[in-house]
Amino acid sequence: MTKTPDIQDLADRLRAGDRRALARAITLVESGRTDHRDQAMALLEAVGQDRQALRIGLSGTPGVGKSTFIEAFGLHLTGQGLRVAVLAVDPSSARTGGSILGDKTRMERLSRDPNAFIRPSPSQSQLGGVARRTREAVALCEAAGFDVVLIETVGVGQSETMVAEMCDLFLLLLAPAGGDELQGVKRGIMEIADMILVNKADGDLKPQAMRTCADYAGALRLLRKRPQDPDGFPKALTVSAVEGAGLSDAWVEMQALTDWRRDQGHFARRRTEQARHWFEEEVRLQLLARIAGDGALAARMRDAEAAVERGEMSPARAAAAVLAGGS
Ligand SMILES: Nc1nc2c(ncn2[C@@H]2O[C@H](COP(=O)(O)OP(=O)(O)O)[C@@H](O)[C@H]2O)c(=O)[nH]1
Ligand SMILES: [Mg+2]
Repeated sequence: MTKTPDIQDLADRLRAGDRRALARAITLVESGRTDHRDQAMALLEAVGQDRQALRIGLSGTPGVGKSTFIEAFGLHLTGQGLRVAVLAVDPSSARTGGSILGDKTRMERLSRDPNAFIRPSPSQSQLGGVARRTREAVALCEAAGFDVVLIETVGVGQSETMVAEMCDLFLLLLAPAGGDELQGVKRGIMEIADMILVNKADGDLKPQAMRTCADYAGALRLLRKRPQDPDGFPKALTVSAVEGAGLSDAWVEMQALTDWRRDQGHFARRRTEQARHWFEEEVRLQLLARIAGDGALAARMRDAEAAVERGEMSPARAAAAVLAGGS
């Protein structure tokens, strides 16, 4: 792979912490153009993988307070001298018009903080593309020297699982609710959450938030015991993004969990598993892209698809026929 001087220059500036270089680099990895893809891969190699941030995924339904939480939590972290990058994953943003961008007002102070970097979610519909773009943006933020990368996602489709698959910690943000609403959280999400934060524990909502928190703490204890969770985890805590309450405690718990996992080897093992997962995913994506880019193959693909739709071939037989070169 040949590195153009431009790419090397961009990599150098990015590693020096230049936020404009980082923004440009992310634009490059987001591009769908083939020549840009080559440059993006060269850039990722040029910036290296020697720097590591704590990657934190944050999920929760719209209105639960994700943006408000990220602003407050992000400022809490920069207040401790940490550099914080915020990325967003919103596969629905093509339809709804963007998530973080519309929320810029709620992150006004964080976006002006020189130790923070906020990247809005571009509109993109295909989850495979979103995953690649986000993963590569995370790698660029790490190379730029950020200590913490926060990835916000709305609970659309598979986006939560996808984000969890690229994070060290996955947080689920909830709002105070009646006890019977426990069912409203997808079981799969309860299984991947490393910590539950019940937001809006302030004013009139505080008692309800405490009850919700206790309910979830109980549910988490019943639901699972994973090797990567030390005694007492997963935890459910209350926070108030508006008042800033509980943020410090939540950060202390996140660090305790992370330190324990590092000591026990879970942290590194998880990253290795994730790298393998994304390698397999990339093989899948690049194979499909190769088929789509090859006229004869693409035609066979369409024929096979039509045969499957008419019920003339099983999906497995049709796929084998496409790849074997038959028809
Ligand atoms: N009372 C209270 N309201 C909050 C808190 N955090 C967020 N909100 C409010 O909840 C609404 C949705 O917040 P937002 O951050 O946009 O939620 P998002 O859709 O998950 O990003 C806004 O009106 C916020 O002011 C909190 O800690 N306490
Ligand atoms: Mg939001």
